[in-house]
Amino acid sequence: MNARRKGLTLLEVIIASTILVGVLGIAYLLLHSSSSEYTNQSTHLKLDDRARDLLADLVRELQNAKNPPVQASPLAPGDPGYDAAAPKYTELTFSTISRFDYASRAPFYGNQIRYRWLLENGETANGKDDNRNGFIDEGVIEKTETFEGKPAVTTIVCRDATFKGLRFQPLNRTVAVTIELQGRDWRNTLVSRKAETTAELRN
Ligand SMILES: [Ca+2]
Ligand SMILES: [Ca+2]
Repeated sequence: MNARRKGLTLLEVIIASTILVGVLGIAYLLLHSSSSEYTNQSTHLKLDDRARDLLADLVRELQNAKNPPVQASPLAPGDPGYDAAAPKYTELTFSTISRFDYASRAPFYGNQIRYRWLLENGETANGKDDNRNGFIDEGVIEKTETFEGKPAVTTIVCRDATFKGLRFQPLNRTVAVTIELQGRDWRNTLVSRKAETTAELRN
């Protein structure tokens, strides 16, 4: 009678270890890949959220604005997005209702709001990262609000806008608005996200 085998041979241990290492390696890669994808999607979602929040504020204000708004800083030939047939602007000023005027029985447009895109401090439009923050020719979106002649209040409502970060395209009683923001994903790669909408001026 053959002696019953006990334990494992060295060869079997080596094969089993190799398979185990392989399985663990694949599991790690899958986990790392899905985690990286999640972080990547998270960067996109955050940029989308910020752009949409800003667009929602703008649409709400424009819906109460007096038509027509005043656009300024038109894109010039050579600027990204320039279209001679459909002029676009990086600055828009409009009046909004501050109160109801009982004497004239009409809304009183006492507020004035201006949105505009500006280069970030230390940046010039030259295709280089002059202020060394990782973004090239980035801009800010600035809002200036004047309430019935009181001193104007200016705030930066958004940073990390791209060079194409804010576009207004007024047409009849509507204004199409585009906002483009940028950020860094898990690989530290520059990504940008664009959101756009059209606001209807009701007044
Ligand atoms: Ca920069
Ligand atoms: Ca620059």
